Amino acid sequence: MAPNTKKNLLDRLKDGVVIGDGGFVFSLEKRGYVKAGPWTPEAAVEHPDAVRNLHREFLRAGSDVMQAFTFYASDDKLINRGNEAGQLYTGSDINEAACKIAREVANEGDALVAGGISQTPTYLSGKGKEAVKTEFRKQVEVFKTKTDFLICEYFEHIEEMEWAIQVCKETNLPVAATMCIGPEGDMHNISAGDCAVRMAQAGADVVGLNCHYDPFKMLEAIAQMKSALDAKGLKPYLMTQPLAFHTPDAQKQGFIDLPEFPFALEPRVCTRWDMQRYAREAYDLGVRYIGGCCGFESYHIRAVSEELAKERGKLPESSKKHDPWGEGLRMHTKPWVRARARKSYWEYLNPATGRPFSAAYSKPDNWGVTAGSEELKQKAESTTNEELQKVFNRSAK
Ligand code: CBH
Ligand code: ZN
Repeated sequence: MAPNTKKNLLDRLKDGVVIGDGGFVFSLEKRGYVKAGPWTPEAAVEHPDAVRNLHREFLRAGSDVMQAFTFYASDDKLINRGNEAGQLYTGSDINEAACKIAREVANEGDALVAGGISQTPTYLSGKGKEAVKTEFRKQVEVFKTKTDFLICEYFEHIEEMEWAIQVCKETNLPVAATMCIGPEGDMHNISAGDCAVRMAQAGADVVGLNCHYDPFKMLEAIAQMKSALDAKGLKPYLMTQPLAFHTPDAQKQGFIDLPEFPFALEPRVCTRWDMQRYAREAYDLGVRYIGGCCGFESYHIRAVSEELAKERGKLPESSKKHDPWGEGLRMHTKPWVRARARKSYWEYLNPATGRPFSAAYSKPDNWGVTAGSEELKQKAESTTNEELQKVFNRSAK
């Protein structure tokens, strides 16, 4: 289907629910195509098949949006702290390649393509509005002819988010804006409600949250955003793209602050049944763009699609290999597994972790550094051993 014959984002949101995709950097890191640390998306150039395949999985699971793999593809991030990606490619090289792949897969179905921008080292280093906007503009320049709408995602400071929205509003594309904050608000102590109001006032058509918290903690913050928006008579669509990790113990910095981030989060992974509950609760709260972020795999998105099948009037392709509430288990050879072929078995199951010494909660690091702090200043040179030793010592205390 040619891009311009597809129904646009805002019409889809007006008429129903839009299902987003899941986590790209986390998923591709596990498969060996992304490096944890910089988390930059040069795989769009280096391993287009891996990126294409992941898009395809989400499409089959019911995603209505192919988010081009452009996360952190700003020139300043690609060279930050010795990252070699920036020696090899410009942000534009990566963004062009990512848009091409996303469009290709989107056209295998009825999906839209989104281009995303996110927080920059330039902002964290305190270089100011114009320098930050210059980074965004280079990315949006590519997206404006190659995508159907724009997403400003993963901002932890509302001030930088406003600058991102302003740059996106220089195009005619719809703009979705999600911050990676929770019920405690942004890093400069602006409440979630005030952040929502400011995003809407800056011109975002869709407002919400992504990453940093599990679906249920995220919905608490969304409820705050909704009341603040209602109080001001603002009516943007609401959007959620949470983690697929349980984070009841996360504080202001979300999962980044948990000691298990990013290499030992597995015991916290949400089940598909958790995701059905998430989809229902989000929908009932009025969220109409429902997707996922880090840890969200295609089976999680399929669960969202299945929970909302009635509202959407359809099931996704990958549900051909998945019966509602596990009813396919009736074909299992063992009778006790056949006994699990029902909703009442899975819906309230409390899964064991299999880790006898595992605590339910961890203690977040809580260093309290935010934009403006000396320690958050970024640079192109690699982190030195002395600098590392300093943070090792501090973390040992
Ligand atoms: O990859 C994706 O799915 C993106 N749409 C969102 C990534 S959210 C943040 C990833 C980790 C950030 C960090 O540690 O700096
Ligand atoms: Zn994320």
